[in-house]
Amino acid sequence: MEQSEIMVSPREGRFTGRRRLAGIAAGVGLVLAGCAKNAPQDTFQPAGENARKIDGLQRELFYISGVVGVLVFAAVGYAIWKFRDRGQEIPEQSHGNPKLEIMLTIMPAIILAVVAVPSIAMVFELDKKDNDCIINVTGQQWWWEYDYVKGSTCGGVEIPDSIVTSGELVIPAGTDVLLRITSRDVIHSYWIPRLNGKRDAVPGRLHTLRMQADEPGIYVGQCTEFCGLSHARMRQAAVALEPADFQAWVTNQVQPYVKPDPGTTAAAYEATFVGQCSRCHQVDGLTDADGAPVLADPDLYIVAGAAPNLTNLMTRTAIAGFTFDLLNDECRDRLWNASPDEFGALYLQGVTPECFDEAVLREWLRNAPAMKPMYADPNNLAPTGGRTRGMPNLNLTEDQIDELIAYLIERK
Ligand code: HEC
Ligand SMILES: [Cu+2]
Repeated sequence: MEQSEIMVSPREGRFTGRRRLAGIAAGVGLVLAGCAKNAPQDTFQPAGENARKIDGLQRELFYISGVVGVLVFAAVGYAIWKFRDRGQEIPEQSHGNPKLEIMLTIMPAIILAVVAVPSIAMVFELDKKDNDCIINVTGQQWWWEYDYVKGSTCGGVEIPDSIVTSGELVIPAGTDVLLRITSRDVIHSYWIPRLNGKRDAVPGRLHTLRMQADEPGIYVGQCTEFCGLSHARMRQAAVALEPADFQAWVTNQVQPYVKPDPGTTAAAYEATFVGQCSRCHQVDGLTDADGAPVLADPDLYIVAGAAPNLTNLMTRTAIAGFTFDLLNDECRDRLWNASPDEFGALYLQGVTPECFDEAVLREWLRNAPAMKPMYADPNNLAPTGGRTRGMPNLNLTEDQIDELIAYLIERK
C-alpha cells in the first residue's frame, strides 16, 4: 500500500462545524423523542397516585435546583468573562476569604436541608404498607411471576385461591395493591414508570411497593437492573380493570380444570403437553390418567427453579417476559388504544381465535432460545449442572407443535 493512501488530511476525522451541528440535532431529537405524547413508559405522564406524588416532588425540586443552576452558571460565566486573560498582571495571591467560604458552605447546606424535608417525607409516604391486596412478585431470568395471595381483598374483590400468572399484573383500577417483590436468581428491578418508582428484586429479600392505576388500561414497564443475556426482553405490564371486570378476571382464573374425555383428540393433545412440558410448567388442576395431580418440578431443569404457570395462558396478551404478542397487530392496536370504558371488556376476551397470532407461539415452541437469547453457549450447560436459563429448544416435531398449540389455545 502506498504511504499516501493511509495518510489522512488534518481536517478529516475531526468534527467539522456541520457534522457537529448534525450531532447536536440528533441528540436534541433523541431527547425530544423521549417526550412524545404516546410514550408508554413516561414518568412525566403519571397515571396513578404514587407516580403523581413522585412527579409533583421532582418538579418542585427541579424548579429549586433550576434556579440554583441558573445562578451558578451566571456567576461562573461572569467570572470567566470578567477575569479573562488580557495580558494583565497576575493579581495578588491571598489564602481565601473565610466569610465567603463559610457562607458558601452554609447556603447549600440549608438548601439541601430544605429539599430533604419533602423528599424524606415522601419516602415514608410511599412506603405505607397497610393494604388488603397482596401480590407476590418474583423476578427471574427473564420474566416476572405474580402470585395473588389467597385471602387478599383487591378493590373489594376477594381472592379465593392463589392465582399464579406471569408478565401481566392484573389489578383493579382506583385502589392500592401491595407488591412483595423478590428474585429467584440475580437482582432484577420492577418498574412501571407511569404507576410508581422502581423497586429492586433481590434474592433472599422482600421489598414492598404500593401501586395504583387511576383508570383501566395497560401500563408497560421493563426490568431496570441488568440481569444477563435477555435483560432487554424482560418486560412487564400492569393491566388495570374496573373492579367488576377484575372480579370477572379472578373468577375465570380460579375456574376448575376441565379434563378432556379419555380417547378424544383433546385428551391426546393433553398427553403431549404432559409428556413434553409438565416437568417445567404447571397447569393447575391437571391430572394424569389415574387422577393424580401432574406437578411440575422446574427446580431440576431451570436455574431459577421456575417456569411460567400456563393454567390460563390465553388470558395473557404477550409471552416470555411480556415481549412477544399473542395478539395480532390489529387486535393489539384495538386493545392498547381502547378508551378506559371499552378496555375491560376487550381485555377479558383474552386471545380469541380471530386475534391469535399463532406464528409467534409456533416459533416459540420450535426454538425459544432463537427468539430470546438464553445462554452464551447452549451446548455447555456444565456450569449450571445441566439446568437451563429460560426455555430450551426441545426439538419438537411440527405435529407435536400443532397438538400443543391446540391444547394451549383452550387455556383461557
Ligand atoms: C426445561 C423447562 C421447560 C420445558 C420442558 C418447557 N418450558 Fe416453556 N418455558 C420455560 C421457561 C423457563 C420459560 C420462561 C422463559 C422466558 O420468559 O424467558 C418458558 C416459557 C414458556 C411460555 C411463555 C409463557 C409466559 O407466560 O410467558 C410458553 C407458552 C411455554 N413456555 C410453553 C411451553 C410448552 C408448550 C412446552 C412443552 C413443549 C414447554 N414450554 C416446555 C421452561 C420450559
Ligand atoms: Cu431482570
